[in-house]
Amino acid sequence: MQLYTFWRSSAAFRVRIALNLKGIRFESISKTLGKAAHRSAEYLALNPQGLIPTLVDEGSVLSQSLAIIEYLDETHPAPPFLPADALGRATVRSMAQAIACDIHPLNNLRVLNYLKGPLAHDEATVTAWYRHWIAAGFTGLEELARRHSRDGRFLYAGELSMADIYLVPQVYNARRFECDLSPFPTLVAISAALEARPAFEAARPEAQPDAT
Ligand SMILES: N[C@@H](CCC(=O)N[C@@H](CS)C(=O)NCC(=O)O)C(=O)O
Repeated sequence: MQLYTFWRSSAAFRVRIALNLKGIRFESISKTLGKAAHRSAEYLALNPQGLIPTLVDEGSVLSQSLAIIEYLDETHPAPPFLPADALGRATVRSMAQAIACDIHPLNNLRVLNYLKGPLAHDEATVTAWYRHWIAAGFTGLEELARRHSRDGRFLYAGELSMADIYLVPQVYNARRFECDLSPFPTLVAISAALEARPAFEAARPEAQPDAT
């Protein structure tokens, strides 16, 4: 498999964790965000949305980290990313989507660039925007984690799931923007436990060959 990635892309970070957990070897092809390599005609031909990541599996092209991770889970069942029961699957998906659908899109590079460029907001305002949406999203997720994490090591029911794959990159981003994480002790503790695992450690941005 080939993964079109960028070291600091948190959506690519999710897919790197998933590939590592499944023990799938992959080739990383770096597309530098910020230098518009992800908007090149060549990359748009592969992924018309022009977003990172894209995964190519034996010539088939997949986009959207959520879809890619579910595809990897269906094609490589061990270890499972979703619980065996329908209620468990819905709960795990709701936690993953709280990050993927409600936090991440508001703080994506193109949104921040639009705030800074066409809307002419200064750096302090854009940082305040970033921190606001992290705090709003993490407030609900912290309560969900308190309810569902059995042991403080994983988000759901004492077992690794897709929700954990989403948590670690979002906590990484929050730290990068120096968000106050003190109101979210459950999320911070779970993320710390996950970060120590080899599959997460090998996927972290600074461990990537294109890290600068
Ligand atoms: N929902 C997409 C989000 C993909 C996405 O937005 N990726 C970011 C990097 S984390 C990106 O390519 N940003 C480029 C931009 O904002 O111009 C997914 O989960 O794959």
